[in-house]
This record gives sequence, C-alpha cells and structure tokens, in this order.
Amino acid sequence: MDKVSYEVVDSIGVITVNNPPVNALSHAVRVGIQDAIRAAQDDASKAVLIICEGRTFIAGADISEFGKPPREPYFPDLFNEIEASEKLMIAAIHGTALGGGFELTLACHYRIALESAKVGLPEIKLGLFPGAGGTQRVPRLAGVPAALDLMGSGNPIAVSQAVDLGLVDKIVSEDLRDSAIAYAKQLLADDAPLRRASELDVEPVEDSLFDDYRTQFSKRARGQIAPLKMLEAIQAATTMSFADGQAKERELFVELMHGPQSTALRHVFFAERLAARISGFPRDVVDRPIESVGIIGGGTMGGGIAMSFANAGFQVTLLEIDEEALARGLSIVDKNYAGSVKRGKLSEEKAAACRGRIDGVTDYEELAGADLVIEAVFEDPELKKDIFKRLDEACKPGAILATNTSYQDVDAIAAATNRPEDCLGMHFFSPAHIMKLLEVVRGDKTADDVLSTVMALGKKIRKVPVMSRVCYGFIGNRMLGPYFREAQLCLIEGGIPEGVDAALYDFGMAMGPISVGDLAGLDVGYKARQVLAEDQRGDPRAYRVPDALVEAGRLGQKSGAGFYRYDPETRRKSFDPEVMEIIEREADALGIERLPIDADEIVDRLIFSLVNEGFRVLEEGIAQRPSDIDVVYVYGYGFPAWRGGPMYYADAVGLDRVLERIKEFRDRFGEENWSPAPMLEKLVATNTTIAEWAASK
Ligand code: 3H9
Repeated sequence: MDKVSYEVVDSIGVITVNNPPVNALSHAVRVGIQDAIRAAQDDASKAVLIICEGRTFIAGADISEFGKPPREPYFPDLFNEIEASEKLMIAAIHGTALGGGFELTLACHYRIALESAKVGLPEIKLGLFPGAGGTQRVPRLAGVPAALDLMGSGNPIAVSQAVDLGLVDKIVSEDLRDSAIAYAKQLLADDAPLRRASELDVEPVEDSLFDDYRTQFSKRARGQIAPLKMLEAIQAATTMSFADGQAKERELFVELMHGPQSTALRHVFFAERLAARISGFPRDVVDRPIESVGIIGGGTMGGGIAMSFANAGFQVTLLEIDEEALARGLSIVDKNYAGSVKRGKLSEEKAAACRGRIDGVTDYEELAGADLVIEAVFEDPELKKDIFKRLDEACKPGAILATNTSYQDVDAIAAATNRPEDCLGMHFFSPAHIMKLLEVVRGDKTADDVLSTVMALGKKIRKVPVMSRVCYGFIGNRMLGPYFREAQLCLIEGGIPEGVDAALYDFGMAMGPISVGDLAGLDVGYKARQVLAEDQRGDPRAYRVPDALVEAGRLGQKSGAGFYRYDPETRRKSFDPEVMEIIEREADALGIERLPIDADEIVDRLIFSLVNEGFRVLEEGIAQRPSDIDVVYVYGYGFPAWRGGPMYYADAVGLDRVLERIKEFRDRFGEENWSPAPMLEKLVATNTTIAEWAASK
C-alpha cells in the first residue's frame, strides 16, 4: 500500500499517511504529501484534510534519514507549500503529533485533535530543535515563553493544554476522520479565513527573558548546545521576518544535525530500542501473563520497585519479616508518593490510586497467587538462596522468581529452587521508582519465555530493559569497579575530592565518583572488604582512604560526613581539611609521593578504565552488543547521553587513541590494572570501529 493516499470525500480532499509504525516523515511520505497537495489545488475538493492511519499522527522526521544527504522536498519548503495553499488545510491529530509531525500541523490553517492525543516538540532530546518552521510558527501562535518551554523541555503536552496555548483549535472525543470532515465543512460554511501562522506578528518580549532562559538551559542541560541554538532561533523570530527567521532556523538546525552531540543522542535513541531485543531469540515465544507481583523486602529498593509496578497498574504484595518492618516499609512508600504529589509528578488522586494497589503481608503463603515475585533484600547470598527456597515452596507453578541482586551469582540463587528455568535477575537502580534502567539478568537455565516476559514487562513499567548475562556485578557494576578504583588512585596519588569530582562532572557525568561514594555509603564497600582476607581486597592504595574514613565514623552523606562534610539541613557539601589529612597520612603510609594530576588525565583514567572493562564484558558475551553498554551507562549511571555512552565515546575519540592512552597508563602504573582488552587491540589492529564491528555481527 502507498505510504500516502488521496481521495475526495464529500468535497473534502483527504490525504492519509500510512507509514507504520509511527508515520515518520520519510522522503517517500514527503513526496506523497506534496503530490497530494498539488493534486488537491486543481480538483473538486474545497478544503484538504491531513490525517494518519495506525496508532499515531506523524511522530516526526524519520530520524534514520538524518546525516544522509537531504532529498527534496525539504521540510520547510513542503510545510510552506501547505501553508500557502489556497484551499483550507486542516490537520486531524491522534496519538502523538511530534517534532516535524507537529510542525506540519502548525503549517495547516486549522487543527482538530482527539482528546487523548498529545503534541510536542521533542527534538531537544535528540540534540536538535524544531527545524521545519517550528521555532518561527510557535512564537507567533503561542508566544515566546510558551515556545521556549515547549521546545526547551521536549515533553509532549495534552491537547487541552495545546488548545489553551492556541496551538490546537478543536477537540473531539471519537471518530476523528468523520469529525474532521464535518469540521472542514463547518469551516467552509463559516467562510473561515486561511489562517497562516507565518503572517502573524510575534508578541514582543523583554530581552532579559532570553537571558533568563539562557541561564536556565545552561544549568539544566549542562554541556549541551542545542537548547542555546534553539533559543537563538526563537529570538530570530522576534527580530526578523518569517522568511529570514526560517533561514536562520535552517542554518542552525543543519549545524546541529551534523554535530557530534546530536549524532550521539540519535545513537542513544536507537540503542535504547535495540536493547529490548534479544539476538537469535525464537520468534514463537509466548509471554507469560503477569498481573500480580510480589516483592520481598520493604526497604528503599523494595518500596521503589513496588511503586514502579503499582504506577503501571499492577497489583503488588509487599512482604516483610514482621509487622514492624512492614509498617516501616509502607511508610517509606507513603512518603515517596507524598513527595511525587508535592513535586507535581502525580496528582493526589492518581497517587492514592497507585498506593491503593500495594498491599503489605508477612507470610510467604500470601504470595501463592503472584505471577512474579522479586526478591529485594540486602546483598547476602545465603539469605537470598534461603528466600528462593521458600518461594519455590510457596509460589504457584509457572510463577517467575526474580532477584534484585546487584552483584551476586543469579545461577547459584536459582539453583536453590527446583525451577531454575523460572528464575532470573531484575536489577533495578536506586531510587527504583525513578531510575530508568533495568538490567535483566539471564541465568544459564532461564527459560526463553521467562526472559521474554520480563523484557516486555520492563517496558510496561516504563523502564529501559537491557539484558546481561551472569558475572560479578553484571554489565554496569562490573565496569564501575575499575572506574571507582581509578577515582581513588587519582585521589591518593595527588588529587583532592573536589578536583576528581569536578573533572568527571565537567566531562558531563551527573555526579562525580567521590560524591557517588558518599551517597551510596562508604560502609558498604568497607563491610564487603572486611570479610575478605587482606590479600583478597585488591590494591590497598584504592581502598585505604575510604576505609580510614569509615573507621573515623565518616560513612558518607548518611552520617553527615564522608569525603565531604554535609550540612544536616540542606545536605550541601563542603570541603573538609580533615579528609585531606587522612588522604595525606594514608599516602605517606603507603609510600606514595603525592603530585598534582590534571583534569584530562583524571577523565582519561576513569573513562578509559570503564571502556577497557566494557570490551571484556563484550568479549565474554555478558552484554549482547556495545550499544547495550551505552544504554546501561546513560540510563543507570549518569553518563552524559550527548556523549553517546562509553563505547560510543571510545569510537568518537578513536580506538587507536584509546589504546595508546591505555598502554601509556600500563607503562606508568603497571600491567595489573591496565592490560588492554584483547578485543580493543584486535579492533585497532584491523582498523575497525566498534560501530563497524557491531554492524558486522
Ligand atoms: C524532527 O522531527 C525534526 C524536525 O523538526 C525537522 C526536520 C527538518 N524516526 O519508541 P517506540 C521507530 S526529529 C524513525 O518503540 P512507542 C523506533 O525506532 C524527530 N523511526 O514506540 C521503533 O523502531 P523499532 C522528532 C522512529 O510506541 C519504532 O518506531 N520526533 C521514529 O513506545 C517504535 O518506536 C521524535 O523525536 C522516528 N522519528 O513510542 C519522536 N520514532 O520497532 C521519537 C520512532 O524498529 N519517537 N521510530 O525499534 C518517539 O518518541 C516514540 O517512538 C513514540 C512512540 C512516542 C512516537
């Protein structure tokens, strides 16, 4: 079937776009729309409707065409042609009209939408801004502040809000096609004018408004250039003619599209979707139905997991060892919901409905009917095995049993049951009701339908699921080991906490590694090391300082002091000279001569140690593909999305340069921490990028 069809229904020309799955405005669709508009100018139609088949109105330009040579008709020209039509042009919106799709509707003279529809300009999330007239038409229709908000956040809005802003004209509750045809006829009967947004004036604003937004964007989207370019394009709408403003928009848009940040963000967009797929998986797997979920453990993690499921409409049973622990767990859930309401994330009604789906119990028998049970107790492998034994006895046949362990051997935990095929890992990240990443850990014996069910379930609870095989720490935490090691080594060899943190923060990480340690609690690693013999604890230079801090009662944020001191009221951190004394004392004891380390070296040591481990994770088949590692780091560890994730970043730097630096560090710091991963050496020897290697598989 053609991607665009055209017919005249009752004197209304109807252009229908049918380009599944999301009706992206590919070249073929643009050609089809242009042909139809041209045909409509000379036929019996009196007005023209643009509507879409399938689940949504046009969700934007076809992102996979970006970076390739542009092909006519170009977006702005096509949309200007729509606007210039001498016949009324009407867009009929359902699903999500996004990006270029929404811009197309703004070039139409009128817009009608289903009440369930949403509209938005999400380009900023791809390191772009609306490049098809959006930066010029939205300020004219809705004003400059609304344009800056809509394009600056990238979040879609409900059509009711779009009506208030003057971006949509009419809302209907059903039968969009018939309603839109009736609306077109009504407009004709009313002799409605050809409303061309480009002919409107922009309501003037103070220049200081742009300064305020510039400051806001620089903070909120640290390191990103697209918001500032978007602001420049919108500002052009206030000082230039529509045509000149559009030319400015085009120039800035093309610059961004070919730039490294947008290329990286587009990589992340497709990587996220690819991560949900299991390579070589049989197509005929039927997922198990999941309606009710049991959670063992009402701590911060268990409570957050319970909320994730309840928010997505699942019935949740939270189990704790006794009534007291249960009450404590449920009160944390209550507090979190209250927080969501306070921050405007959930309405009071919605929060109450979600909370109403969570029940608390203390008896395993109560989990007999659960379709899925997730164990979320603390990291004690024996306790986890014990819980799995009890679940094996209590749960119905076919129930999926998952462990939320961050490190432990999922196969060993599954072996505690008589049904290892029903077991796997579901590794959530804290706070679990907010963080997007879900590592789905496939055990040796995990059944295909169990894995498939949980990957799909991850999406249902609005997480980004990525599959990992079993190893200590799975993809994310395993790679974090060398990263934290280097952070500690940089510190004891000459750095200060602020310096190490600032280097990584300025690189774009959400938080510096030293602050992350304080947030997680320094006692966690300390306790884990205490049970090991001294020669099993690794390089003392990498743990002596945090151990000394714990021994001095400094456990991190929770005790008001760790590597930093924390204000008890505001939690604001500050430098603490006592920590420098501890660092210097430990360095002396280990015979280290402290010398300054520059930020570039700190970044290279931390990020390349991460990348080097990433190659090993790939070689061992722990991650399916390099882009999965990128998704794990962007969604779970605060790696800047505009750098595309660690493996993408390594390609961007150049693998030969990465290898050269790793070898330099090996020569300076020794083989033990810095032996290059064989896969990295092989790719450099064959002059192959990671992207080429992944594409060849
Ligand atoms: C733009 O418009 C620029 C203009 O201003 C100017 C131009 C000059 N292109 O997310 P899903 C694929 S920039 C190509 O799983 P959902 C996606 O890869 C664009 N492909 O579904 C996936 O493929 P696969 C501005 C696209 O229901 C499949 O569709 N627009 C595009 O969870 C299903 O996707 C955006 O940024 C695309 N534009 O969510 C919107 N969109 O099955 C981006 C999707 O092979 N898209 N695909 O893995 C979205 O936000 C979501 O896809 C949407 C549906 C909400 C629409």
